[in-house]
Amino acid sequence: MTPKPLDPDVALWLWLGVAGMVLSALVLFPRTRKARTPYEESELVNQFFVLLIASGTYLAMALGQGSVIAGDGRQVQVSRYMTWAFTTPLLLLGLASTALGSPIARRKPVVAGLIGADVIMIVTGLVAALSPQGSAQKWIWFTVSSGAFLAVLAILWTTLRAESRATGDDHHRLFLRNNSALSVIWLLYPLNFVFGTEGLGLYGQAPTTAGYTLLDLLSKPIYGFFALAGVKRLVDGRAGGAPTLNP
Ligand code: RET
Repeated sequence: MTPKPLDPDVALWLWLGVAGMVLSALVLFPRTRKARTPYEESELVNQFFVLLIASGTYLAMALGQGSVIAGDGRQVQVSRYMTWAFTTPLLLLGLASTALGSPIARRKPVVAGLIGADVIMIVTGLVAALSPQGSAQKWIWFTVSSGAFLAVLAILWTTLRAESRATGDDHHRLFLRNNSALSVIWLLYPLNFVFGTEGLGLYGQAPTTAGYTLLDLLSKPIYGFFALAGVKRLVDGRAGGAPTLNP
């Protein structure tokens, strides 16, 4: 991965991303050692790995690595899509275990379908990003990726919402809260794609990078700490009822 020179504004946003991800991973790590139930532990470890993976790929991007120059001369951050291919399944697994309880035993095919649709969304989104500016191919792949995204939202809002009700009132309430936050944040990603350099090009590379960095900080550390606060309250409320972990 030969480093490519970065515009100073782009580099600044990428270094802000590195700082946000690394600091939040450092804050979260000690908490993973204090989990009280298997469910709390799986949510903490899941979220920690989301931050760790994002720290690595933001570092690569800030060092000028992990991008390719598309045929039309645009610099496309391929490593951003590679991070998403790992972090979005982890975020969805966290939400699925709030719906189904942990370990996820019931509805394994539904969870597999959820993750499968998500990976298709990211891979076809990358193909759209790499397709030439203004080409029909770009918008065909964008439509395919958006279709996969709709499948993800449909599974979350129908099957998993119903399952969360069956798991228990506390899981149902937490699922609705976390799912609403996640869905709203995720809907903003395709907007940055459409208006930024990967889509219509209404704004340049620095604002596009700023948009994705802010969204990544929202969807990983900020959503993560928000979701984990709910998990902590749920486990506090169940004290004595659920299986516990040995130190
Ligand atoms: C793309 C462009 C093509 C159409 C759609 C997209 C959706 C991307 C999403 C990304 C979410 C990323 C997150 C990362 C956190 O680690 C690929 C931008 C629908 C929803 C949450």
